[in-house]
Amino acid sequence: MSITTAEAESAVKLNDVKIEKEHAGYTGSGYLNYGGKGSFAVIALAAAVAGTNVLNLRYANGSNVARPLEVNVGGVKTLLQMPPTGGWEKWGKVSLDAKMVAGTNPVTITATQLAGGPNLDLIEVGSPDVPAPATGGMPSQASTGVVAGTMIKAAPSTFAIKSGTVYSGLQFTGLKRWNLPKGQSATFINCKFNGNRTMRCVDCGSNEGELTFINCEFENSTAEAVYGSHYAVKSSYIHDIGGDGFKALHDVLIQGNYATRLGTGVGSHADFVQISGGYNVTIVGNYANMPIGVAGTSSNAAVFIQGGKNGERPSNILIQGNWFRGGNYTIHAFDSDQPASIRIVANFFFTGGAKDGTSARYGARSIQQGVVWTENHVFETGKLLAAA
Ligand SMILES: [Ca+2]
Repeated sequence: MSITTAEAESAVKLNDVKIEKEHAGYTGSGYLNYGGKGSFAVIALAAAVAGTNVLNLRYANGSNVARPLEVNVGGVKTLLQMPPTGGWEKWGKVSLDAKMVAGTNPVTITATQLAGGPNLDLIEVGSPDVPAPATGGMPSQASTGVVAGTMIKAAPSTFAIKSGTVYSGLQFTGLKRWNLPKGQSATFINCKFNGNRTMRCVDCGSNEGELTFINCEFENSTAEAVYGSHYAVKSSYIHDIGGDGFKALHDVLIQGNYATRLGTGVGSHADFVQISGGYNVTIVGNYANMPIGVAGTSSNAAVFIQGGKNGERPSNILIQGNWFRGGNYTIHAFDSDQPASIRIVANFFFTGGAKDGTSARYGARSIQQGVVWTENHVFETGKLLAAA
């Protein structure tokens, strides 16, 4: 959020409004003292970006009743009550969301009652910081998965994972169960994982080492693409998956991937990432393309976070800089162990028919109080999606 301020007394036009400095505590060179009903000021406000900005009006109302102001931004009028502040030298703030153009916006602020308005000191404009797309922009089928031209050969039937090895150009078929002890690691680059309709592509449910997958392709499972702990999947293409894209138990990084056609199994209810009591999970820069109603698929949420079967509480989860299309609620986040343990920051949600303007069936999010939700936007319009 970047904040710019405009002193009310710098108004470009005043009608039955006086500039005063009688009551202390104002900023700049004074404040506006409104006359009667219909008195108004036109103030030029600067917005850093187009779309929904937050306006904070600093004012004093020393009377014992509300003195409403109508704020007209680009023809959209909002009535603010401006309740008493406890004295003419006591200043308070009220806020509204306003759709603005980038640059200068003349805003007309009018007193709507005979007693007049409050004294108006200052207006802050809070503009969302539209996040820069992750490196390389929005992931797509073309920009993820096995790099074009890579020679791929079938992994030998005797394949056994060895610590300290980087594997590349291999095709794996059927469920792979890989669990390394702590301190060991293996990396797969430009490899294909075809689940062969036999459960998961990769199961590392008791892994304590580090498994890394870069520029891989996961497909054709009946359950998740990857399930488990201590794994990282980057720049990979995930598609035609029977259930969820990923189940993240703990210590998982999911970065820069493109996922589509999740939940191809009958009766599935697919999430791009599901976390049930998991922790230390980072989900950044992915594109989960999972609209509701695509034949042969069943989407539920891009990210679904809940408590574990034995009461485990999810914690330390970051969801940042992703692009999300679809779902019932695109993000469902509950049962965190403490406030701010789940952070949902600067993601883009595609437009569609939900009441908040997103492509989900019901809306962008259903989240527990205390989940950090900030700077999330509708992709096409830049509309800021409020926390609730
Ligand atoms: Ca002022």
